[in-house]
Order: sequence, then structure tokens, then C-alpha cells
Amino acid sequence: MAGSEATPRRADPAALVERMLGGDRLALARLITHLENRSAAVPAIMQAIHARGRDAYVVGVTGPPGAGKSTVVDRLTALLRAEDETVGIVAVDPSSPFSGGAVLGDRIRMQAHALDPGVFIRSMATRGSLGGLARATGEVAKLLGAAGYRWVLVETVGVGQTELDIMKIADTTVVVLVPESGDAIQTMKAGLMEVADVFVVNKADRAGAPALMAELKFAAHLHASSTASRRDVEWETPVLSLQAQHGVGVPELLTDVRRHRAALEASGAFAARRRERVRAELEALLVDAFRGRVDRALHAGRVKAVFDEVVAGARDPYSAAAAILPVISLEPS
Ligand SMILES: Nc1nc2c(ncn2[C@@H]2O[C@H](COP(=O)(O)OP(=O)(O)O)[C@@H](O)[C@H]2O)c(=O)[nH]1
Ligand SMILES: [Mg+2]
Repeated sequence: MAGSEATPRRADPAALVERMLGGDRLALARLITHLENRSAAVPAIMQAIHARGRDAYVVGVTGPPGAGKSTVVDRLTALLRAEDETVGIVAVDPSSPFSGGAVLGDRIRMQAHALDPGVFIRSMATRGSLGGLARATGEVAKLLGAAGYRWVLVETVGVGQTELDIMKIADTTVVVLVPESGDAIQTMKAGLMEVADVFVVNKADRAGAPALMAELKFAAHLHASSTASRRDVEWETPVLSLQAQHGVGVPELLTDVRRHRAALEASGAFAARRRERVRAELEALLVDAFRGRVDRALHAGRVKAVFDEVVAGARDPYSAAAAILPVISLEPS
């Protein structure tokens, strides 16, 4: 078969990881594609990069479409690069079936950074489940850390539950709002308060910005005092005024992100949260593996027979579940 010599090497995840660690951007892009597509190589990739142990600091940037998230990410990247920090950017669009489509405009705007070896930009869209997208995004952030990027900026579109789930992978989450986003805020307020470490009111040149800032400050203060006793870090979400397009307020934003990082590290919350994330990741993998076994078992053999009995009303679901559990175990079958 033509090209058969090259194929094994290209497909070998360990070889791709080696190339990526040597600074090969194409290898990094291919590895991300594996993660995005949830290919069979994912476990081998994650195992190969695990030993590297380098983690990036992950900053999530979320908010409604058009709020200025990409502009904020672009400006933050410029500031970080001026300090010689390296930056990986992941733009996640759960609504787009095509990777890249929805963020084409961003790509064009990001062109200056795209030529910079200290910046890696990638857009991701959903393949299958949205839970899968959150997992893939977390793994891509790890991969970028292993590749040597010190900061990972994750942009997600929207303020729905999916975006909030994706934001769980971030160490610091920046929520970008604009005076026009009033309605979205009202419906998502509780969720936003939970997830936001820094609020940004962008397009502060527009009418309504001061009122929105006052409202957010009040809500952030209430939230901080009502949750004070059960929080792992002393932190009241600041509310910043920005004109991202002109870079106004962006240095202050970076300062607050770093202040939040310092607060997390000082309180021990940073390490505790990362441990909790790893625990949750393992649990999710096990639950998925078990669900896969259950699904397969439903369609054949003894287990299918028990299901059929329950469906026919010949047996109750509780005794059936108790009978099936020992059959479907996590031991190799
Ligand atoms: N008036 C005004 N427009 C801005 C500001 N920041 C960004 N924009 C514009 O808002 C539009 C949407 O920005 P973008 O960063 O793509 O938003 P995203 O969809 O949240 O990523 C673009 O045309 C930006 O140039 C700002 O501070 N003031
Ligand atoms: Mg954008």
C-alpha cells in the first residue's frame, strides 16, 4: 500500500509526543486532533505526557458571543509575550460542528500571534457529547503544558451550563460581559457567581457599563460574604472596567489574574483543587468504562436475558440489578 512505511510512525502516539517535546508544532497539532476526536490513541498520549509533569496555569475566558473574549485573549497574550511568557490558546465553541469555522475571525485577528513561536492557537468544536468536549479541553490544556507553554488561555462562547462545565478546568476564570448582556446575566446569575474569579465589563465606552459594574459588584460582594465559610480561598471577585479593543484595563486584568493565582497558592487551594480535579477525572473514566460494559452486556447473553425478564414484568428491577452487578465487573473480562 502506498505510504505504508510512513503510516506507523505518524500514527504512533509516543513518537508524536517525542516530536512535540522537541518543539514540533505539527506533532502538537496532530496530538490535539487525537484528543479532539477522542481517538483510540488518547490513553497512550495522556500516559506519555504524564511523566513530563509540567503544568500550565489555565485561565478561562467566558461570556456571551461578541462580548470581546477573543479581544481580551489577544491583548492578554500580547502582555504575556512582552514578559517572555509562552501562551497556548484554546478557543472552544460547543455550538460549532466544525473546528475553526466559528472562530475564523479570531484567527485573522490572531495572525500576529500565529507567527510567534511562543504562542500556539487552536480552536476546538464538539465531537459527540459536550461532556467529551470538556474532557478534551482539559487534556489539551495538559498537552500544551507538557509542550512547554506556561499559560493556557481557554476561550468559550456563551454563558450556559456547558461553558460553566468547561470552565472547571481553569485555575482562574474571567467572565466577560457587556452592558447589552443583561438578560443572559439574569438567567445565569447563580452559575456565573459560582464560576467567576474576575468579572470584566467590556466595552466600557458604552452606555450602561457603570450600572452593570455596580450590579456585579453588589452581587459579587453578597456572594463572597454568603459563601465565606465554605470557600477554600479568601477572594471577592473583582469587577473590572475594560475597553479591550484599545487595551484599556487589560494590564489591570492580568494583575488581578495573578493576584487570584497568588491567593490560591497561599491558601493551599491551588494544590487542593488540582488534586480534586485529578480525582474527578479518574472517577469519570471509571464510570465511563463501567457504563460501556453495561451497554455491551445489555445486548447479549445472561444479562440481556435478565433485562428481558424485567421488561416483560416477570422480575423486579432491584433483584435484577443485584443479580447483574457481579456479572458486570471492572475486572478484565
Ligand atoms: N466598542 C467596543 N468594541 C469592542 C471592544 N472590545 C472588543 N470590541 C469589538 O467587539 C467585537 C466582538 O469582539 P470579540 O473579541 O470577537 O468577541 P467574542 O465573541 O466575545 O470573542 C469585535 O468587533 C471587537 O472589535 C471595546 O472595548 N469597545
Ligand atoms: Mg471569540
